Amino acid sequence: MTAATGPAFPAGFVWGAASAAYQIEGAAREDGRGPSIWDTFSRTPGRVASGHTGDVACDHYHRHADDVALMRSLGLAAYRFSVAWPRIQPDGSGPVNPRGLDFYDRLVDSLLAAGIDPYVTLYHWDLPQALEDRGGWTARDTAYRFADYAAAVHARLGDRVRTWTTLNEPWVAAFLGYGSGVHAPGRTDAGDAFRAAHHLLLAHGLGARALREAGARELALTLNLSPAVGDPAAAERVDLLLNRQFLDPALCGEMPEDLLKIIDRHAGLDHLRDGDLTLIHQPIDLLGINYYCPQYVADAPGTPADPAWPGSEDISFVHPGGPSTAMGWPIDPAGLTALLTRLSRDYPSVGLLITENGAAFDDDAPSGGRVADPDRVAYLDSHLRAAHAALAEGVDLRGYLVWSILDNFEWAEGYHKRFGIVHVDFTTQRRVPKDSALWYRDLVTTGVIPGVTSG
Ligand code: PNW
Repeated sequence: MTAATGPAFPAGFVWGAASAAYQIEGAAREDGRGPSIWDTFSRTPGRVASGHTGDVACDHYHRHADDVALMRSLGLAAYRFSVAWPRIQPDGSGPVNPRGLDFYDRLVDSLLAAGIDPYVTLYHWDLPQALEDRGGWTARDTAYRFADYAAAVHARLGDRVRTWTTLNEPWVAAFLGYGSGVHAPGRTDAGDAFRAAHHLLLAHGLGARALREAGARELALTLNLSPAVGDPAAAERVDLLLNRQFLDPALCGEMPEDLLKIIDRHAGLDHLRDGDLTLIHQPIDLLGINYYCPQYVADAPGTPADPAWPGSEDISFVHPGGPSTAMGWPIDPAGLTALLTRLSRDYPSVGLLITENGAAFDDDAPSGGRVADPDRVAYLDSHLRAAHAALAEGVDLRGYLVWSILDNFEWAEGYHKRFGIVHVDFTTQRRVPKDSALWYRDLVTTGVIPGVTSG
């Protein structure tokens, strides 16, 4: 066996892992938690593969102490998790439920005791059902309710949590939730999807302002971002819909003219009010980047828009061939370098943090206490080399959080798709670190990508 030494990351580079409340917590009816749109959606037959729900998930709500110990054993410096809004405000507004806050209080304390920095995301898609019943993200009021909720969580955890992320992936929440209907709440109206996108941006702005006024030290927004690759006109339009729809308002206070025309065609412009761009454009410290793969597109006259992509008429989404993950997503680490250098050039005001990157593969069950997942190790290795290449070009990349710490509820795919670096047996709840977790432990403890072993 020979092990060559790989690229080294700078001191202070943040290494960690990520999760989200509905995907891991379970305890869906405990301690006063109200229902969310994901409870309703997953309990509706036909919505999620095999009828899976997040009712139990990884039972993290009861096992968080063991899970934190596991993270500590892997040497993680940071853990990104989300707070379940319906635990804090079971009806989406009004008085807070102290038992819901108690859980996150315990979690934060155990992370800090383990030397792990908590990175809180306030919204990772589990909208209280009561707010959906009043229009959900198509209603402007939901953005104001979000700011109240953000302030309530900060009031309890702000003395110990430094980094606050308002939203995770508003594109997915709006366009899969209200456009294609593949995610909760399962609505399918292009106009509603654009209205939801705007109100999510407004929620980010109002939430960021409330958090800053309450003294939050570091503010972030996490987006799913992908380079759009292919015929130039098609690529430019998909870049507008996916990336610039969120980046330009949040980081520049602008909405591209060509995008406004698309929005007007589908949703009208009545939901956009004077002053909204100013509210959305709050100073923030970090842009969280969730990167899985590029979007490959081609000119295809006559093609109707994909329901998740209103405005994408005459464009086809194509697979470039070559290797894919179990999600069918192409593996393209160079896309990450291209994305990071582009963001650094076009949006220089903000630090960059990779808040998700990782892959689902069809792992074997543990055998002899071990899970060999060489595909995941190769995926992580290549993407970290790609991130390092961007650092070498001067990009202000602050850290990397792998998706995900545990196998978990992968939304519409249920438990069939495993993204964890730790295997979870969903019958026994036993956790077994995969080879990728042990590889990652070596990386985070040395700051050097372990050499490719051969022989
Ligand atoms: C992200 N897409 O979801 C989420 O933040 C995670 O909760 C999720 O588990 C992870 O990525 C893996 O899927 C996405 O269709 C879901 O483009 C769908 C898309 C992108 C991201």
